[in-house]
Amino acid sequence: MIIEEIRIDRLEMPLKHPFETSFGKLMTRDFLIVSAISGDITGYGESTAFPLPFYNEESTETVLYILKELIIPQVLKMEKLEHPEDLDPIFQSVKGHRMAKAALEGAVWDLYCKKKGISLANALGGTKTEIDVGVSIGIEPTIEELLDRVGSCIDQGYKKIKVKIKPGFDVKPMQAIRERFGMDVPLMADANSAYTLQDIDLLKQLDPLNLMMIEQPLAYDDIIDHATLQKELSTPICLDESIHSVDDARKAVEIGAAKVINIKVGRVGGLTEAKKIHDYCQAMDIPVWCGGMLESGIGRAHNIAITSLANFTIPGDTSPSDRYWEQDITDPEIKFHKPGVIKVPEGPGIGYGINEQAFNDYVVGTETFSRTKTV
Ligand code: OSB
Ligand code: MG
Repeated sequence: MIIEEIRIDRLEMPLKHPFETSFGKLMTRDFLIVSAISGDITGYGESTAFPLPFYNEESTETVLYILKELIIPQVLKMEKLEHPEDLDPIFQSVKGHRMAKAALEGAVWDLYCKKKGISLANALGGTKTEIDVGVSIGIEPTIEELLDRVGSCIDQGYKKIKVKIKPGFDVKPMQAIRERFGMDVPLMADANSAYTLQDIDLLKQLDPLNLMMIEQPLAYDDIIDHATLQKELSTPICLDESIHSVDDARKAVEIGAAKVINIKVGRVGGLTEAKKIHDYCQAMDIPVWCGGMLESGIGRAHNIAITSLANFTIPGDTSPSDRYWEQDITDPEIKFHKPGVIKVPEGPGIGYGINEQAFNDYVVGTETFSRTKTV
């Protein structure tokens, strides 16, 4: 296939409810959609970077720079692109910047599948026809408000409840959830790298709470200290920020830094690498789940497709559209087909159409790049 045109739209979508983590509070999702166009078919990918580098090193502006200056010009020169993996030499030539690569690769995967008339889930080797879904709850102003949200998510049928923690809002709120809702709720905490090895005694206080896991307690770029911490904790450690590739996953597993891995398609550079991490973890008996970055329906559809692979045995942060938005940009929106469960779509590509009207309402800027000219 020949990609004739690549478009980048910048969108601003207001969140229904502010989302607070240990690294900051988000009210609006400001992100990019990449469209890869070949003939009358368009493939869509989403950049999961935030406007500022507070989760990882990338930002909306660095993604734009890498795509415009380095990746798109090379892709538009390709003579032949038979499979998304053919992008690999271009990606290898640029170090890091995985969210930029993933946004473009996602669009090419969707385009490739639509041309072939197969679903993205199928193309990736997915076997599940439906996926179990969890929810990620931000830091709330008070423990009472947090308990209300946890209660409402349990009532809606979410199969895993993840709660953000930070120093000063950690042991007490987690204990309060256990006291109110019991020890059987599938519950975990995500620290987004807010602690250090100095905090071992504090983190040990989470052990009696029977959490499924604690996600990324230590630095965003650490693997080694997590192994030290895991030796002291009975709660399994799950790595998010630290894992960028199947090699990172292997190193973490080999030294005992992670008993679970959160796979985010953007963070690891795209679906191809996400699948490699899945396959490695499956061979090593390490369960994985799909994380989220407050994606729109487009990014979410990619997440649903990868979650259809067999070793995604733990419910992911792949909540339906209405958990985030008054109006999502896919048609249909992403919905539960029964409480806590989303059906894997069977249609070509990501399996969701675009709600053009909603999409255009959120667009704040567009740039188009084509084989012959740059508009
Ligand atoms: O660490 O998993 C995270 C959101 C923004 C940045 C980082 C994270 C998150 C979430 C929300 O936990 C996941 C979602 O519901 O999309
Ligand atoms: Mg996380």
